[in-house]
Amino acid sequence: MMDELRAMLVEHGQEHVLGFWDELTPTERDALAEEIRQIDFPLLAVLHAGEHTAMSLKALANRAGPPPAFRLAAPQKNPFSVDEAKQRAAEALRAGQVGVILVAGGQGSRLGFEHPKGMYPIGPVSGNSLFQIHLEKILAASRRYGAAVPLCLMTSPATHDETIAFLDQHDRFGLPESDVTVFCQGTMPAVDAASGKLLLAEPGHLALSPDGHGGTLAALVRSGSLDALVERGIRYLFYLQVDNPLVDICGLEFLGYHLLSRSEMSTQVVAKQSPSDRVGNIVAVDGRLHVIEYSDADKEEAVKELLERRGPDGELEIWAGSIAVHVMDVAFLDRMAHTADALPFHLAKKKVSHLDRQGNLIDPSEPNAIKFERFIFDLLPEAQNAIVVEVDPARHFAPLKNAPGSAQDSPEAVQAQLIAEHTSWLRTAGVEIAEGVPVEISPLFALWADDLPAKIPPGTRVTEARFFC
Ligand code: UD2
Repeated sequence: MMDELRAMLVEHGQEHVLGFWDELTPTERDALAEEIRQIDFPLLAVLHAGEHTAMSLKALANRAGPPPAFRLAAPQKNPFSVDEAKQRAAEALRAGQVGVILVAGGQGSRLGFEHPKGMYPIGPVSGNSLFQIHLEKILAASRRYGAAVPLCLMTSPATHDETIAFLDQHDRFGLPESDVTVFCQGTMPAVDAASGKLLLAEPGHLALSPDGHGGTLAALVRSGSLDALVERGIRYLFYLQVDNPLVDICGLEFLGYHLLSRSEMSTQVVAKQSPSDRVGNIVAVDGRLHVIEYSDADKEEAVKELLERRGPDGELEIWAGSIAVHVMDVAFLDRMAHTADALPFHLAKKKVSHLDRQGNLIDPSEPNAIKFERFIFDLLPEAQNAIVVEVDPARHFAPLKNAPGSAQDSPEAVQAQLIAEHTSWLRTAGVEIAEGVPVEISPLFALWADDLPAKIPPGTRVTEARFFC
């Protein structure tokens, strides 16, 4: 076995990863051998050589324009009314055709939280975790429509065990066991930027990192979840990232537009405030939607120029910022999962600590390595009738990215936004809330604002922090 492994590594110029083989226990050797066997070496070489991009950023930027969209300011131009959309979405939910996919594989390093980000206690009054808020929304939707809304939750090796333990400890926040599938995404090895050589994180472990949320596609198939969804009759998947507690999960208007448009993949956007907003830029090229990531502006001048372009009214031409909320047809995902290279890899230069040949741990001060990731939004150009739906960022987008005290996307900012949204729901329902008093609504109390009037006794006044649950 060892000879075979070594021969394969020699063939690809990567035999240095066996440098500490003699010091490893049999179990450690098995683990390292397994990591090596998972690697597609020819692909890695092509990726490192930069020969694996679908369309160059420059070509994309030069041909990109703003996408057609369901815009907030001009609802009369939408092909369908809000009522039609809501009705159609409710039908699909009632028929048990809707599931949810929640991606929670990121390590949340910017947040400086030692656990999976989904465990972060974000509820401004309740202290409830991101996971609890998301799962209770799913439970509420399922109760309201009298049909299961199965959840597929994607973790990564860094978040998997703790996520499972947390969900078990809390009985999946009320969701039946048969409606929750947790599966782990794949990994990709990091390579030395200059030489393309694999890096060792430890004597018996390669430096591996999650393969991006595009890894969802392969992981859905590998875990058997995609087949299980098909078998259960699930036809549409609502996709969200764990870090945004304001996502309107299974929101009827968005889901309804997706269904009525016969779109295979739909995406929510907000109108960008500045060219450098940290969102994906949705553009149209030859009638297809593409996403240009905010970080690509640093890699390609043509992208930077494109994102800075303004129309005569001063509005950004590339205005639509993806907040990573999508609806996807299960049949589309199934087709893409069986299409070779459906998702390109993106390369990112990062600092990756590793062992040198002598076994010293090198902690680089500058980016030294390349990581490879796939992004789920790269499915958009492949989707038939893909649509873009604008939402109000104040009501739908509160991403938790950075540590307390940070200038933006901090826990304080997210909590302030949750309080503002729930205050507005309650005041509309006639509740009097003293200025500056924080309120929070459990999704099990009211999933949507129009649930409130029936629940709130007339004359309700709130003078101290209150969690409506
Ligand atoms: C992401 C989007 C950006 C915008 C923004 C909104 C990308 C590349 N960019 O930016 O366009 O929509 O979010 O908040 O996604 N994740 C995994 N596995 C991975 C990597 C990420 O599950 O291998 C999850 C992670 O847990 C998180 C989400 O994907 O929930 C986004 O990851 P991020 O926070 O690194 O992305 P960000 O903020 O750069």
